[in-house]
Order: sequence, then C-alpha cells, then structure tokens
Amino acid sequence: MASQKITLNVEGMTCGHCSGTVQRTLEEIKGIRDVSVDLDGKKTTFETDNDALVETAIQEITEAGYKAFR
Ligand SMILES: [Cu+2]
Repeated sequence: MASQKITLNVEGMTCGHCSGTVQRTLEEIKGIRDVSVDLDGKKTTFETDNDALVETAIQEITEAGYKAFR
C-alpha cells in the first residue's frame, strides 16, 4: 500500500505539553512517520502506509486524554 498523509482533528490540547504528548504518543506507533502536531489548528498529520494504524492512532490519542477524529 502506498504511503498516505493522514490528518486527524485533535480536541483538548491547551498547551505545548499537550501537543508534545500527542506527538510522542504517535511517534511510538510503529508504522507511523513524519508526525507533526498543530496546537492552534487542533490537528495532527502523519504518514503511514497502513490504514489500520489510523484507528490505532485515534485510540492511543484517546488513551492519552484527548479526543481525535477524522
Ligand atoms: Cu497542555
């Protein structure tokens, strides 16, 4: 499968600590690369070639205490 750029909306981030937590959470998922988090824009983008990892990303962000959706 080709690499895709995914954007997720993330709600609940209020500061750089929050965005750093989301960033690290996503970087720990094998198969997700090039993570960036936009605190003001309330979103994150990353690259993956495994579409199933988008659900994993949403779950991990939720477990970290934020709300993520496509
Ligand atoms: Cu914060």
